[in-house]
Amino acid sequence: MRPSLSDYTFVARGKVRELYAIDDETLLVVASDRISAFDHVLSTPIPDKGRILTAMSFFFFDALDVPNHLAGPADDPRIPAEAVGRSMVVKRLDMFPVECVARGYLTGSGLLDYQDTGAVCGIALPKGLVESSRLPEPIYTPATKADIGEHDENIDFDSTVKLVGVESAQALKDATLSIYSRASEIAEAKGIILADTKFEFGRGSNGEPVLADEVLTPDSSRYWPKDEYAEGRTQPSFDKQIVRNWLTGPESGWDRKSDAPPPPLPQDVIDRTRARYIEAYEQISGLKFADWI
Ligand code: Q0Z
Repeated sequence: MRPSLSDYTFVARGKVRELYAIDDETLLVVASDRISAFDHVLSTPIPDKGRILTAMSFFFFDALDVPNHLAGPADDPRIPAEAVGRSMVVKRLDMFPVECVARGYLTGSGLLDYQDTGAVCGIALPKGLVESSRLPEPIYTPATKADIGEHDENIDFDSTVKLVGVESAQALKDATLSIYSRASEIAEAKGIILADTKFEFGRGSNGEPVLADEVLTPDSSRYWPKDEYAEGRTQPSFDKQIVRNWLTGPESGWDRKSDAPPPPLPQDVIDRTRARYIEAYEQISGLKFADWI
């Protein structure tokens, strides 16, 4: 008999996920169908988004040859019935207090920092780069986790040394760039650019980084369709572009610069966005979402 979610102790809530304690050593990460856009969590869920992103995390944990926090399979009997397919049973780890970001392209906070200073996280970049430029080589751009509602703050490598020590700081950087490189190859081979991604690591028994959290989902990564890529402009997002276009278009009646929450999404935007998440999963993994548990 599967347990109920209410059998477990609630630990934390993120924008779109929840964390529960199964026991002292084990956590349950539950992905919801909530979606965020323009820094708002929308009132309209995208059906199956939590299952699709969980399937993507399991695909990459399996594809990557690195230690990870998984403590059971996707159909682990400890997963409550109402959360099957959108949950991971994981080892509770002592987490490194660093958001480990790898970037192969210049966008988001990386672009803003470059335009301000010519550098990102203390890494000087060539002059003349523009929005979405491919970087000469992928860079490690760590950040500190901000309080809820705040944005993570980019920091330089030396700041991470002060947080975790030089040995762990170097190990986090090496693991981040190595995993980004492998994941980029997997995406690239399927016609998708992995522009950047964020990892979180816990401490393994010998202090080595263990890949934790969700991995290489569209919520932790920027995926761009390769055939639409062009330097010098913002790229269409593989997953969220339909939502963004509707919210900023005339139909929604919403002013992004107002304090007002975004309005509910119409059914066709919900349906097309769900199809887009499934397309991203199937294109990247080569698996059918219909075969997911
Ligand atoms: C993950 C998060 C949230 C989902 C803590 N294996 C682990 N051991 C210890 N802590 C974590 C993990 Cl994954 C951990 N987060 C981020 C927050 C829902 C994930 F509310 N925080």
